[in-house]
Amino acid sequence: MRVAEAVGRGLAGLGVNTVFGVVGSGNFHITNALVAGGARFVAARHEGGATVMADAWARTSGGPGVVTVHQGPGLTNAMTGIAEAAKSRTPLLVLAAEAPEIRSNFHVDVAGLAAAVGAVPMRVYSPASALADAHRAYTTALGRRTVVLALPLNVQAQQCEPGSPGPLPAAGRTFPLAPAPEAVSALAGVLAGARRPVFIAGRGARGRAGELERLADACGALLATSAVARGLFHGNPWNLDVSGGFATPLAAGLIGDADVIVGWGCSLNMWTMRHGKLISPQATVVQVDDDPAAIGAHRPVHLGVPGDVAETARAVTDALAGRGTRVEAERETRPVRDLDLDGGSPGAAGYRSAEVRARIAEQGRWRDVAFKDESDGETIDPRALSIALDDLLPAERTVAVDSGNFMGYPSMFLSVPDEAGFCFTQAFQSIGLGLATAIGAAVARPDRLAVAALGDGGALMGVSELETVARLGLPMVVVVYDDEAYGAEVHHFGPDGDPLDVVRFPPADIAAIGRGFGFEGVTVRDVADLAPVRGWLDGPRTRPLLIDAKVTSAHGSWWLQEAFRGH
Ligand SMILES: Cc1ncc(C[n+]2csc(CCOP(=O)(O)OP(=O)(O)O)c2C)c(N)n1
Repeated sequence: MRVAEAVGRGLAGLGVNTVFGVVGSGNFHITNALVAGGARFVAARHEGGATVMADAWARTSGGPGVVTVHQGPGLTNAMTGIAEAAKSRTPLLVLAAEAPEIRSNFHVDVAGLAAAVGAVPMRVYSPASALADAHRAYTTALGRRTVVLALPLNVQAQQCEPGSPGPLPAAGRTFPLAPAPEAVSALAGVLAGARRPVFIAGRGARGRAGELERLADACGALLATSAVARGLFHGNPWNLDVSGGFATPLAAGLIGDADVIVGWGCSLNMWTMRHGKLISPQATVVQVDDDPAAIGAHRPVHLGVPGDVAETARAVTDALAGRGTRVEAERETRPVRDLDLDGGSPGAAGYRSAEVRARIAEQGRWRDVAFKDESDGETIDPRALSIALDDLLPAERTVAVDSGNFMGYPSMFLSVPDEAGFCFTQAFQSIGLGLATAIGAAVARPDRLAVAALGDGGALMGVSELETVARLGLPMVVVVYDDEAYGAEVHHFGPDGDPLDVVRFPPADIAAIGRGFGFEGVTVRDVADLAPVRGWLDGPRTRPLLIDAKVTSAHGSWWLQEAFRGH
């Protein structure tokens, strides 16, 4: 058996059941071996798309993503997706064919490319070590790393040593990091003394809503998430939704008034905390993270707790229960900054008054915030569009969002059922990833309607994957917020009076482009134009739907200034 086949079959034996990719000569055999081993292969039309699909599949399914690419240009095409995955700590294994011959047209420095974008370079060294090399790469990826496994063509083609391709050992079991008892006491002390605590849950808290909600109940905390964890607290009456640039005025006000902010698996970075503006100078800031290096990486914290989010939340809930409900008066007098481990007691409502609850119910969503509808018959206000879509589309949905001026509208106006219902591939801030994101998420969760929300710029950059949607028969809704421009640049530079021709485009009939790829296509200039969407939803959904919404663009979106401050 050749190395390529042994590695492919070995990975399938480890449990790899879905592989994305674009196949060329260098990854043909390994891909076929994965398929022979039982994996489903999903062909993309561009390696950037394939990599983003695998990334989104991993985020949505919780399993490690796998993508396979041809040597040289196959890998360079994949680089933006690899950078996005690496910055997001997505468990992703990139099977990258490599042309080792220095004069080959296909030769590139595979390890150098991987390292340059924060991925882990690994290699299949020889027939003797091939399976161990593949196993190491796979288990490294499981540890929330993006691994680029170089598969040199000359090694792939060699025969494995007789008897060597035995089954690979399963990935070993590891236990989540328990917090130190002193750290648990310290955090319990802070929460016991808190009057207005807010929890902000990040990527590391995905899947841990239950533990965090129990602790929040015990100390009266309000709940919010970073953008990538959106949906985590869906349905909770104390949910403020996303903290940061996307936050509602109510959420921003309540977070800004917090006396204790606890980031759970959340870096509390400039996006989530509006460059620190959402943190009161008087607030005590705590960070809980199973990666000690993440604690304090973006801002100083008063208390850092290295530990798994769920383990820590459980332990602190128990510690608070042990404290009982005595000494309520202490909450009134004690400065919350004192990390007095013996003081304070839980049991009070904390931030949870009837008044706050009512305000969240009335103004907790962007669609509850009054606005003047600027639709003019020719173009539709993106807020009115998003609200109408939120009403039309089934609640069981997965929303994937591209980058651009428009991105806040679908991110904040389309509700999602839980954190798996929102896929936000924006760690690298690349445009053009949204469609592939929706495809990967749709493959992972075929029970939900995938909604790809794109700007016209991002849609046309990633356009080749429209064919993938149609070919796979995914019942997807693609919504294009079409302002016939790179709106982010228009609105950022427009006020300076700079010429904008380089970022403006003539009208494009994107609905017709969609129809060319096999979609049903609808052009929308008014809410009434959305009527065919109702028909499509009620029908068999055998063809995907593309909505080309010609949107108003008189001014930039509310979060754009904040975004440019982050450049
Ligand atoms: C790959 C890549 N190229 C360029 C940019 C710079 N950029 C940021 S937003 C944007 C405009 C996107 O336009 P569109 O998708 O139409 O969304 P809009 O801003 O108009 O809402 C551009 C070009 C980027 N982020 N990523």
